Amino acid sequence: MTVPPSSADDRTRCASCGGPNACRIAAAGGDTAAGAGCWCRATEAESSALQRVPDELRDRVCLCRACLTTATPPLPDGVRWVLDPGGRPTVELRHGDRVARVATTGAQVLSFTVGDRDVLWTAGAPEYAPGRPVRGGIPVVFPWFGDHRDDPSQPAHGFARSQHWRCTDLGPGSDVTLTLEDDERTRARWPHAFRVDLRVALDEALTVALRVENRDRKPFRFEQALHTYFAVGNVHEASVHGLEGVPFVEHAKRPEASWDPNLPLHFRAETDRVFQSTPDRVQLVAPAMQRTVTLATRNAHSAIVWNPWPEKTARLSQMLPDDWRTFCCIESANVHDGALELAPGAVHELELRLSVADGA
Ligand code: TA6
Repeated sequence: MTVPPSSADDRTRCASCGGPNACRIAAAGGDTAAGAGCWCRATEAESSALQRVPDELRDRVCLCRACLTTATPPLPDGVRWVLDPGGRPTVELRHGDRVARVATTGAQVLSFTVGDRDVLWTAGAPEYAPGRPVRGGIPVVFPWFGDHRDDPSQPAHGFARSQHWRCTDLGPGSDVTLTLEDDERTRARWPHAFRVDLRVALDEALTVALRVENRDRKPFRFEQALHTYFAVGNVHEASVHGLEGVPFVEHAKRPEASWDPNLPLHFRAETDRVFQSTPDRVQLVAPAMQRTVTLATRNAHSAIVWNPWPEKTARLSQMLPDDWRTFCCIESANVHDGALELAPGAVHELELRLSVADGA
């Protein structure tokens, strides 16, 4: 099971399986007169097949013959295909007053709203472009963290967040699995055979699981992070609890002059702290949002806490000058000395569960 076209106007691809579209109307660029009598208009589409076409795409793209005539299981309640603001295919999960949206580009969780408020943060000048991560939500960092150690031409934070991921499972509840496997392009950047699955499940909390499988004949070393951007309202009032006394390295160019590492972390200057041997529970207290977020993790032995402060914000894409005031990142990861070695055939899964409580 894969995904609708990579953009709202990609008529050359089937809006359900993403494969080549034999439709004459699609081939004629959507000109129904030129494609008059095309088979796709003659056949009553399987209603369940059309469910895979986001509402916004209905009657603008059609399905390939196989999908049009293949009865597909209906989508479970709480799952539907939509388009993000850039027209990119996105899965929407619903559970009560919770809604999460996951883009197929980069398997990026774009938002996680409780009631009408997003727990996650999005930059003030976001770009929803094909093959580009949006600044915000939960970008997936793989297979390296930060700049590539040897090759400055490689993308920071690896290539996974810029690739198109296939939808390999939808449901049975409000959950989706997106998958990325090696191909010649990834092997040109990172010479290993792998499969990565990102599973997002929504109930009262949001659970994100990042599963890495070594499909190579030799071991490989990799880094990973769920690079989560949190909306905090006012970063000066926010604090991070659970990392007191945990070993860390500060990477900020202009960090706070001095602070007590045995106290909860407050933001008083540029902060870019990489913690190792982290606990499996950390809390973000955001008084300005009247909200406390608990990050419960499995198999994440590193954590990065980041706020760029104004000087670095000015150098970052998609940011407005004052964006630094309203977010912080707490990233659930295995990076630097915490990088992982995976034997051939072995699998590793990092899991993050975000739960939200009112009050701070
Ligand atoms: O995780 C913190 C960090 O490495 C910062 O140093 C900053 O570079 C941030 O990631 C954002 O990176 P990006 O490539 O998404 O702009």
